[in-house]
Amino acid sequence: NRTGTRNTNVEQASTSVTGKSHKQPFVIGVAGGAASGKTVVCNLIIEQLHDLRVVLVKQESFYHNLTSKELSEFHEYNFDHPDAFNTEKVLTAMEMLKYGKAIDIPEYDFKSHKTGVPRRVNPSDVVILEGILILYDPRVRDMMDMKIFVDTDADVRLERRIRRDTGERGRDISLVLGQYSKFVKPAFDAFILPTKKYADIIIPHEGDNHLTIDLIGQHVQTKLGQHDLCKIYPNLYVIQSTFQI
Ligand code: UZR
Repeated sequence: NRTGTRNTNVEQASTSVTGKSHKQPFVIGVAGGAASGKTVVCNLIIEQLHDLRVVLVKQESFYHNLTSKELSEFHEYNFDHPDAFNTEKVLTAMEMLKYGKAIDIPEYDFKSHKTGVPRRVNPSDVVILEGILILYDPRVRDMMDMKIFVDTDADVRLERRIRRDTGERGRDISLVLGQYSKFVKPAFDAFILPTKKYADIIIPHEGDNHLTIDLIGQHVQTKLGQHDLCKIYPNLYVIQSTFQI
């Protein structure tokens, strides 16, 4: 089994060099309003880092389960509030990945408002954490090595959202507009936009972002490379001292 083999390799590599520590992943957080283009940015980063093992973890996978009453009145449920997410689970999942353990994370289904079949996520070189409020909780922010905010104008986000929710997510336009003015816009102003100040990099979605993506890729490669060097030096020291004796 290919997945299992990869997993074992990671764990072996992580303990054989230093004996106790292991290589921790480089964690990138990607936030921004709904339909701001976060997924596009994540995909460009993944493409840029094609020679590394990269996993994408979506905040939507950690939505709290809705009660049947909440489900039947889902248009009255605030999916854009920080309390809609189980942040403790996000923290646990990240701890596991950080310490080289595989985890099962479910995919979220926007049509049924439920999480579905879990997907096995293996420890990797890079973990991308993506979501509207992924920069909201300081404990989650502290786990990140790089924080990105995708900054897209409100009219563009609304247009994209109407297209996406009436298309892929099978919703009625009046419902989409109602949810937007009742929950999406107020939550953006109150909770999402204020997290922009924590970002190391702000990406204007409408534009050519290739230079930014390129720089992000170079930085990640450099940081992971530095980590490898730190791990190689103790070995070199051992070899040298053996020679001296
Ligand atoms: P992205 N959302 C839904 O519409 N239905 C759900 O079951 C769960 C979430 C919406 C959520 C938010 N708000 O604005 C958007 N509402 O998904 C975030 N209403 O999606 O990050 O993919 O743009």
